Amino acid sequence: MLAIRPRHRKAVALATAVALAGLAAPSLTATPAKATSATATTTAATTTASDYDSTYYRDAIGKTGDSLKSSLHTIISDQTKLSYSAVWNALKVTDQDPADSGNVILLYSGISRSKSLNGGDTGDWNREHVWAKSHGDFGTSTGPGTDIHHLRPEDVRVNGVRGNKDFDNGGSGFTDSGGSLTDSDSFEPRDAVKGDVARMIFYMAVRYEGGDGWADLEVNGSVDNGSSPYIGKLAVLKEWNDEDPPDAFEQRRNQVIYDDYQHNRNPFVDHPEWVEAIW
Ligand SMILES: [Ca+2]
Ligand SMILES: [Ca+2]
Ligand SMILES: [Ca+2]
Repeated sequence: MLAIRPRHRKAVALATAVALAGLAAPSLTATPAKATSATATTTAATTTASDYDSTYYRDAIGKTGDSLKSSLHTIISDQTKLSYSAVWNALKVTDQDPADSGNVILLYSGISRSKSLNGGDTGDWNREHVWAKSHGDFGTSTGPGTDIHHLRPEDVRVNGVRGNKDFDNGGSGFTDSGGSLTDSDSFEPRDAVKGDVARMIFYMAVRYEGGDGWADLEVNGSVDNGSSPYIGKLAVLKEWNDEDPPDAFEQRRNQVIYDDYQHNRNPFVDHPEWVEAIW
C-alpha cells in the first residue's frame, strides 16, 4: 500500500526538489493524488491521506455539501489549542525552510529568514493571521486567533501591507512582495502559495461555525468585509485552490500540526476536491 511505484518516485523527487527550491509546482497539477500523498510520507509520517479516509475522515467519506461540511466541522473541532505565545515556537517547526533548518519561509514574500528574528521590529518576522483577525474580531486569545492552521510567519512590514484585506486577483508589487500583489481593497499572494491561502481560509470557515463564543466564519464574494466575520472572494479562492494543489511543504505542515500540536487536520490539504464539494 505504501510502496511507491517508480513512476511516482520521480514525482516525489520532483515535488521535494520543488519544495526545496521554494518554487511553484505547476507540474504537480497532473500528479496522481496517490503520489502527492506519498510525498508527505517522505517528509513526515508513515501514513497517507488515503489511510485517513478509513480513520480520521471515516464519518465524512461519501458526503457532500452541507452534510460534508458539518461532518468535517465535528471531526476537526476535536483539537488541542495553543496559547498565542506558544505559536512562535510552533511556527519555527511548521514553517521551517526545508533547505535551512535555522530558518522559516515567510508566506507571502517567500523569503527564508532566521527563526531567531521573530518579533515586532523592522526586519523581524511575526505571526500573520491569514484569516485576518479583525474579520470576526477574534483577536489573539486562545481560539481562532491562535489556530496555527492559518497562522504563518511573515515579514513585519509585509504583514502590515496585507493588513486585513480580503483576497482577490490584481494590484501592484511592493518591497519584498516576492510576487504578491496588492491594491486598495485586496491582496493577491504569490502563485506558489495561492492554494495554501485558499485552503487555510476554507479550513477556518469549516472549523468555526459559531460555537464556543466565536463568530461563524464564512467565505463570501466581497472584498469590503471589514470587521464582519467573512473573507472574500469565494470564486477567486476556489480558482487558487485548483491552480496551486498541495505540495510537499504544505502536506508536511499539515502532518506536523496533526502529529505534534493541534492533533487536527486541514481536510482541504488532504482532499482539495472537497472545496468544490462544499462550495
Ligand atoms: Ca482589489
Ligand atoms: Ca502551494
Ligand atoms: Ca463557518
